[in-house]
Amino acid sequence: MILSEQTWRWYGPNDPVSLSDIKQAGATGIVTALHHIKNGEVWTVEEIQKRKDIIEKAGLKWSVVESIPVHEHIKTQEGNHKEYVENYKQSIRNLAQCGITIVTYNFMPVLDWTRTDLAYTMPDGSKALRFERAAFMAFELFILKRPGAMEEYSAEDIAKAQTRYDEMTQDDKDLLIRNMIAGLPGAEESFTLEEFQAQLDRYKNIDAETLRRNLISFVKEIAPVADEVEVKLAIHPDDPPYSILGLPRILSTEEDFNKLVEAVPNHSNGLCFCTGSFGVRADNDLPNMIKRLGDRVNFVHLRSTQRDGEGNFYEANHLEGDVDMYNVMKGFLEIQQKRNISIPFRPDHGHQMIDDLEKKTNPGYSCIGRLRGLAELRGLELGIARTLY
Ligand code: DNO
Repeated sequence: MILSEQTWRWYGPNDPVSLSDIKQAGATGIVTALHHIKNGEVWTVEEIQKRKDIIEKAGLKWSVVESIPVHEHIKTQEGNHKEYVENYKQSIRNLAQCGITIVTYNFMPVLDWTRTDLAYTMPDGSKALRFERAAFMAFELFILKRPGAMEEYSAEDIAKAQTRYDEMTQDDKDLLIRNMIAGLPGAEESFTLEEFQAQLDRYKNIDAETLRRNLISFVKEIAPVADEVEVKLAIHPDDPPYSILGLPRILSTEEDFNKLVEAVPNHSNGLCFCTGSFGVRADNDLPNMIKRLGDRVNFVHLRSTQRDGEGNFYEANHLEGDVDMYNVMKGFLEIQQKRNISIPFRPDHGHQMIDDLEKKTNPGYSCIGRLRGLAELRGLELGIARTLY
């Protein structure tokens, strides 16, 4: 019986959650990145090895890279993009040389994941991340004042956004701006409002098809290198899984991922199956998706969201919300038996709870909420595995 590898995201030596905490949570693998290296530059063997040594000294293993960021110029094919792609290849080679063989990345323009509220109080007193559509529209229409945005919304939506905007204090507005654009952990950039609009403007002439072409040409470059050095790539889906702020998004559904595989069938070309990101769309059938895409799933993020039918969602406890975690886990176990390998998963995000409510932690990445998530998920996995195998 093959069980999955239990991993945990660690932001490096400055993460308030220590390697020793992670060990006590029971994870064996670390998911991390060299956040101090500038986007587009090579991760040298020396820097990789340094981080690896720290992890191994704590008795853990560096299992997955999340992420080597894809430079914005690669997404738009401007400036020095060719050089950045060469650097990316070199980083893959260097990681392989150090024995690190799974690399996560995403191709979301400008922003990585996006939430309007990082401390939404749940009925039990813990705090969750939330995406509130009215607040998002208020930001876009009345704070950022994105040119062209008014034409993209109905009169009813604009009225909702106006009401939401009018009820905000200056502090509420400042907080919303920070949440939206100052960069959530993992996002490598942060901007002022003006810089942010300038970044959006770079995509004026880039529609979804162009962005998809650029993704395909990037993966066509890096996948042969990854094949050669036996590194597996894992593209992370869009979060939320649809276009926002007039930006194209091209990895929100099964069909999107299939298009990438059809264009680049290389063995290394794979997916980070993130249930929290895909799960925001009711038309993403997660239990069947994980089975159908199983041969290409190289890494898994397990997390649930709760939608309300109005475009809002919050992050639920790992076994609650809209994600059918039981059947996802069952599918996940099946693909591992079929492929005869153990695939890493990590409990993605967690509520801020208990002693963490008083601590300063990375939003979504406090210790105790993820510890709860991991404990629930490993119990679910073992329970299913014992009944089936
Ligand atoms: C959010 C994360 C993302 C993810 C990147 C992968 O919590 O899942 O920031 O790391 O999109 O490149």
